[in-house]
Amino acid sequence: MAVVEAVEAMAGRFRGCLVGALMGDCLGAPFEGEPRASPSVLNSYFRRLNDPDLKVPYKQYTDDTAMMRCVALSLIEEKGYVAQDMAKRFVKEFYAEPRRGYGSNVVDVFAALRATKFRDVYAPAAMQFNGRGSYGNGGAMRAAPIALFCHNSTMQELVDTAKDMALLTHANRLGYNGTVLQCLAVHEALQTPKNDLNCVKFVENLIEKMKQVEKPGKDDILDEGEEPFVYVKKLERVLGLLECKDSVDTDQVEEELGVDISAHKSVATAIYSFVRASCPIPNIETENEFQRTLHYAVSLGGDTDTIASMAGSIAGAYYGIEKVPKNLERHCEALADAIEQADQLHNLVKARASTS
Ligand code: F2R
Ligand code: MG
Ligand code: MG
Repeated sequence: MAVVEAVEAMAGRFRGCLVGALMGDCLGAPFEGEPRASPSVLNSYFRRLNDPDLKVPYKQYTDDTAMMRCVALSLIEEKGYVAQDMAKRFVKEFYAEPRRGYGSNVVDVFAALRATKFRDVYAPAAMQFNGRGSYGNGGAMRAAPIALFCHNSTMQELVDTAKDMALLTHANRLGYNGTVLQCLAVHEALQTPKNDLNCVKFVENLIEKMKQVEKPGKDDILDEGEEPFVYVKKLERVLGLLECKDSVDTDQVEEELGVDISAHKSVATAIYSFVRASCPIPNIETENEFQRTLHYAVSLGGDTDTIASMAGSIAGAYYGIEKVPKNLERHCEALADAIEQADQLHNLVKARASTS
């Protein structure tokens, strides 16, 4: 019974997670690939959006949310991970709305899946980049619903599900291990009691888990000279940056963690955005930690929609929907869908908890 009650209490954090992901994508998208926005531009951007009288069109979501919605809906309808169903949803979604800003190579996977009638749903991704697979952050950017669905699962189930979901499009070790790390970060945020965030401990816990995940297995293909513990090393850099506190500037984050569309140069950056923004940051006006996470992630430049979306899902899972500014969320396309999907995932997890 205690397990059911504990899950019951998580409803606001499930909502926070999917709404946070959506907001990072919608609010970060206008800056993706643009020169890094100045502190004054970003402060006035967030100030303006927070004005309750502001009436402007929705900020549209991009591929990040389009694919995350497929992951969530597939888990909900199938009550678990079913590779064929998820792959079909990705393809249907892409051909219905191809102009959501997809990665330039992942679209070949969708075409091949369709052309081969989904015979082997993992084959097209495995053939990307001459058989090396994609290391883009497209697996990680859509991973949050897996962490919610696996809230009460074993770590192995969570890791295996995240990896299999990533493999539908991202067969490179860096691509699927980045997905696993993003999933573990959301899961860790959900498990961390509110008002009890110890940033160093949060990152150290992820390091311990990634040491297991990145230990090369028999199926892992490493290029000659490739470093096997890429994410462990990135997370150790996050710890180093945390020690330097406010002396860390955006150039240093870009240099040490990266801000681009590859998973190994964006997932740790999103995690750093979450932990760094738990305390005030020079030049960022807001006192709301959730908003500060999105603002800081966008301020780093580069792949702003995706880094803000991943950071937003971690922050939302920790702070919960109560911390999400209502004036900001209302600017995001399909907000009601994110809330509904979060509730449906929460109901699924609750139902499983009551029968186990
Ligand atoms: N595509 C974009 N942004 C650019 C255009 C947006 C513009 N505003 C618009 O509206 O059109 N963003 C989205 O893409 C990222 C996720 O990409 P995903 O799903 O991982 O795609 P893909 O194609 O698999 O990988 C992306 C690129 O990474 C490089 N790459 C990956 N693996 C590689 C490998 N093994 N060797 C060499 N290069 C590799 C390639 O350049 C891929 O094209 C998110 O940012 C999302 O928001
Ligand atoms: Mg995008
Ligand atoms: Mg992006």
